[in-house]
Amino acid sequence: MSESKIVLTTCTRDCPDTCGINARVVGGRLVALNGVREHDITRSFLCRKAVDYMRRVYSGERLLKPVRKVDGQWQEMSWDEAFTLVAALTKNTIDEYGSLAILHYQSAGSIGALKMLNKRFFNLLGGVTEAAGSLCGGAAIAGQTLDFGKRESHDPNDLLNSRLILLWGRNPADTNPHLVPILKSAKSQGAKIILIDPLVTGTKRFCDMQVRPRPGMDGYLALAIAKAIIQSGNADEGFLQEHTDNTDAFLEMLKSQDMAELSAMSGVPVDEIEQLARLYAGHKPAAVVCGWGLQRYQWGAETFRLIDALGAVTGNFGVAGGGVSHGRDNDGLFNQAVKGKEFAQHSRTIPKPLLATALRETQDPPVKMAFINGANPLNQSPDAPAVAGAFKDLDYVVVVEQFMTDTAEAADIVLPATTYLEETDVVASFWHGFIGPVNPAIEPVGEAKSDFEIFQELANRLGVGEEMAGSADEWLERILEPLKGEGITLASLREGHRRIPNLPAVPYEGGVFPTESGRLNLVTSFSQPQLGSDEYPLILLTPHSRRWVHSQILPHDHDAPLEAKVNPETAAANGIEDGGAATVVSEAGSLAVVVRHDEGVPVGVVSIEQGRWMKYHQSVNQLTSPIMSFEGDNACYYQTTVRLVR
Ligand SMILES: Nc1nc2c(c(=O)[nH]1)N[C@H]1C(S)=C(S)[C@@H](COP(=O)(O)OP(=O)(O)OC[C@H]3O[C@@H](n4cnc5c(=O)[nH]c(N)nc54)[C@H](O)[C@@H]3O)O[C@H]1N2
Ligand SMILES: Nc1nc2c(c(=O)[nH]1)N[C@H]1C(S)=C(S)[C@@H](COP(=O)(O)OP(=O)(O)OC[C@H]3O[C@@H](n4cnc5c(=O)[nH]c(N)nc54)[C@H](O)[C@@H]3O)O[C@H]1N2
Ligand SMILES: [Mo]
Repeated sequence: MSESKIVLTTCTRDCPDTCGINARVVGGRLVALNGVREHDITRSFLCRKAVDYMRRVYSGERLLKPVRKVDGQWQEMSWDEAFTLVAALTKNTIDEYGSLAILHYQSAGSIGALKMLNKRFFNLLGGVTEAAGSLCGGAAIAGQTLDFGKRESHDPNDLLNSRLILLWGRNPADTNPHLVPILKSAKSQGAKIILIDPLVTGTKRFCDMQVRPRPGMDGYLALAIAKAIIQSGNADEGFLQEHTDNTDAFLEMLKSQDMAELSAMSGVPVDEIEQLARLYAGHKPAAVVCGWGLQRYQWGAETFRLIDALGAVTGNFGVAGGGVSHGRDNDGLFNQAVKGKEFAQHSRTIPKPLLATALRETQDPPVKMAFINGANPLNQSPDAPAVAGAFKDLDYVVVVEQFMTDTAEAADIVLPATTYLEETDVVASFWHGFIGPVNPAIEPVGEAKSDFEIFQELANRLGVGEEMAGSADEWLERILEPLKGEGITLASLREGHRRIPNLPAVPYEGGVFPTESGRLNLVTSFSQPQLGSDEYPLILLTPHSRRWVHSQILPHDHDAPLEAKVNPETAAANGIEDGGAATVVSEAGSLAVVVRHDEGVPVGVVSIEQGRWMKYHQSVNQLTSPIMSFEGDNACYYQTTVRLVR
């Protein structure tokens, strides 16, 4: 009989849940992934895409060997050849143009802590151009940092203390499945759950009520709710006076707004606004849990600030069951010193949301070579075709990947990467307070190597190996240093998942914020135009799919056609039947789709799941506009407007 074992590990994919996993391995091969029972968030349950991950690990499409492009054809090479070649190209680029001519683009393919060391490698080269800003939650983080000094969130299980929960622009049924049982428990204890989302999603099923603002117009809704609470005399005056700055200016702003106008701008009727205000102010403690969807607009940070203000108006900060929670800084828990900033003589950043323009316009030196790992910017960036165009002008592109993605396809050299089931690491969640071990369950598939091994060997070849030397465990010990005082060590993590003991379940205790004054910094102005124009009258929403993470879709899963969901009224206005073919046209490009009539999509909105591949002509980012938020350098995907053509 083949040897059978169970390896304790943790999912490192870009998802809030960061689940504890028992990987069952028989004869060196994965046979099942199960949720860890003792993990207070995972509680035995894994989502479909986590269970299905084995399909990805053993897919026939996995990249198994280093390859290089010769006359447009992929040719395999040995690792020794690959390291020699990449090192030589790197050295040539630095010698000719300086290290800033190299772009490093890293995203969240794996959110493991060891991935910080990749940055060390580029600092050791003298400092490179780093793709910065955010395709994800940059606007939310910027807004909440302005208000609170530091963005902190309540522990997920603290929702069990809430009498009312507002889920604002978040779709946990699809994107944060372990929030669902917590919400259900809160509900069974009598808490009311209200969803604020223009689209009807799977999350609606367990909510008591849904409010559907016009996309991007939540700021007006938040203003209207605040105004109604104050008008009805239900505000927590004491909290506002003692714990907020700009209080008078904020109240003046509310006074100057007309309720009928706020209702018209937000698309929510006045009676619904008043009902929301009564419910939110009348059930204390009340929690707001915001997602990412509502901040993918230029004014995303301001929208968050207006929602934070609602928490202040009702005195819901620093109390169990309250708060305006979005997420937490997982990376910041670790020892940032390992990134080796001191080795960089230069530094420069270009914004991810405007990558194509930035690549074209950056001079002294221009970007000549790109390294990409844990990212698929030629698919996930807004206006992805423009990014693909800009990459064509680079001399060399090196991609470390598991699959031949849109980005890998555009590379000169592709190096095969391991999955987390083949790696050693540790990982912290950007939602809950647990840290987990990442233990290799199986040997690397094919000749795949981890980013750590790859950058370590490249460092050797480039004469900076000493500063990258050491085993993964040695580096992890250093990475975990700031948590030693809390009793979290590598050895303790190898035995199980640990919640960080001193991480408060309720932040901002006593209503004290880590701002200069100790008070919450209220926002004092907001004004946004409606989206849409005569040429492009419809708003394009591109939410995340339940079935996969971003573009991590297997090639054969593209067989079904790309669907665009639209309200029957919108479809009829454009003469398109249910199941009919159509083209979605935006300023950036066009895309062939099959139209599905769906009452859950508001009139004037087109909804297409993000993630499919450009090489199959199915990527929504062939349509999205490269717009960056006013605060937080975030991509504003949902601000794209389109028209539908039969
Ligand atoms: N299965 C799966 N899970 C994932 C991911 C994935 O790709 N697949 N990605 C992970 C990552 S990186 C992230 S950032 C999160 C994202 O997690 P979520 O924020 O939950 O997901 P989104 O799809 O970005 O948007 C959530 C909701 O916002 C709504 N929305 C859009 N515009 C507005 C608006 O103007 N106002 C309001 N109130 N709502 C609006 C959308 O209709 C959508 O239902 O999910 C994580 N989890
Ligand atoms: N239209 C539209 N576009 C969006 C969004 C949207 O709502 N609408 N959401 C945005 C959001 S929230 C985010 S976070 C971004 C995500 O953008 P990306 O992070 O670029 O998304 P992924 O497609 O997951 O690409 C990650 C890649 O890393 C690879 N990978 C996984 N693990 C490793 C590893 O350990 N090492 C290496 N080298 N590679 C690895 C995977 O195979 C995958 O191809 O996308 C954004 N794009
Ligand atoms: Mo994200």
